[in-house]
Amino acid sequence: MAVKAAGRAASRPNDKPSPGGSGGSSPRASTARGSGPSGPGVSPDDAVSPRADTAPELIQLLTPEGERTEHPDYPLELSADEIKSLYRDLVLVRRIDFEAIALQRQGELGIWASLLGQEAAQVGSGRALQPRDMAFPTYREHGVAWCRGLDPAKLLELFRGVSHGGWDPKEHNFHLYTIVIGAQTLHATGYAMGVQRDGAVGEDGEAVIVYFGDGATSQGDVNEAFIWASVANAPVVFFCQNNQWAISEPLDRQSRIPLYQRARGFGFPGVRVDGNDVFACLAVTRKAMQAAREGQGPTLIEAYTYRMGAHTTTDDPTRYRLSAELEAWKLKDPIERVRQYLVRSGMADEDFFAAISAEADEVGGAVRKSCLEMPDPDPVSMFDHVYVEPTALVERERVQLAAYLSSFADEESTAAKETAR
Ligand SMILES: Cc1ncc(C[n+]2csc(CCOP(=O)(O)OP(=O)(O)O)c2C)c(N)n1
Ligand SMILES: [Mg+2]
Repeated sequence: MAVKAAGRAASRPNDKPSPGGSGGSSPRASTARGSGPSGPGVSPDDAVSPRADTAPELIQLLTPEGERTEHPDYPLELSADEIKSLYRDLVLVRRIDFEAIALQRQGELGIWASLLGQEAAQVGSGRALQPRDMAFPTYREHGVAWCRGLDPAKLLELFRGVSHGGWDPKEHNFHLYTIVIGAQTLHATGYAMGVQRDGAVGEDGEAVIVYFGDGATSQGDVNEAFIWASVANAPVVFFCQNNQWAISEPLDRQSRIPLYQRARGFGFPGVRVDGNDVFACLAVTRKAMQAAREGQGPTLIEAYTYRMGAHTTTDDPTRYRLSAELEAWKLKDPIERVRQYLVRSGMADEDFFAAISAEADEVGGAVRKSCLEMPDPDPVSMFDHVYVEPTALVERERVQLAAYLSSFADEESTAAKETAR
């Protein structure tokens, strides 16, 4: 039965620090000195890099070599079928992503934001959600969309420019993609406060998850969302995919401390998980979502990962980062480690991998076919859903565009008549 939010869980922010939580540790403890980049004699290069991914606070349940490890705060029991199913998700979403990149290169999409390297963060967190939970994505959450049951072809509509979104957010409890960096954290927090007011927090309650990037943590919206969520004790999980880059800006241009430690200053727990470890992402997100559903308020999860591709298909990362960095992260590939684990433990054989690979080709082919078959909308229809009620400005623009387009029709018919003469 759903019960009303039981108010603030006073013990939570002050909980004893877990090996993975920011509970009692001082954010300052991880920086060499207290002054910021502008402090006396401190250049940004002197800053202690928050990049080290071997830090003890990183929650990991599957090593890059495919060895299973345990964590006392995140016990995880998975059957062989469940692990195989996670592997399947990882492979299929990577294949869908590759297909979309190819479609963009062939002129079928205007742009595409690849999730390459972030599959485990997205599938792990996506599989931790209950159907009744609500998810708010950025523009890169194709793996979460897959876990929510969205037809992957729907994702392409926005990038092909044939719709403003592509799906009904209520159908799969998956909100539309948001391009405005960080804005969805406020939407999610407001939504979570609504869940609270509907009395849907408590046993069998609902929670909200919102995705954003490392760069987004510098946005005012995100920091305001943290405050609202904290003060309202809202049932929202902030899932930050720290993929090390905000287009060409590296992480050390965003923060002097590990991002998950920011949560402490806002009064809720923060945790850093190996974002390339699908098991750990699943376990950590499950726990945070359950806490939110039960009325224990927000959690910040920093999924420590890497954007292996370009920011979008319009970007060339070789202009601002070294290939050695990419090569190092390839060794931590989120799919390869699950494969290794499946092989070593004898849970899967070559036939299984071949079947998944064949299915991936099928799914990729279906996405391509759907994309090529999408009808071009009437250009004037772009004004239809700007506002619920018509407005004078939008109407004027609609008339202007219609007149502009019909001027080509006149030209075309004149040209046709001249050719006929
Ligand atoms: C408010 C706003 N400012 C700037 C941009 C341009 N922009 C698009 S993506 C991006 C970087 C975002 O980086 P991050 O939050 O790390 O997410 P990632 O793309 O790495 O997933 C920026 C600055 C935008 N879309 N919205
Ligand atoms: Mg980023």
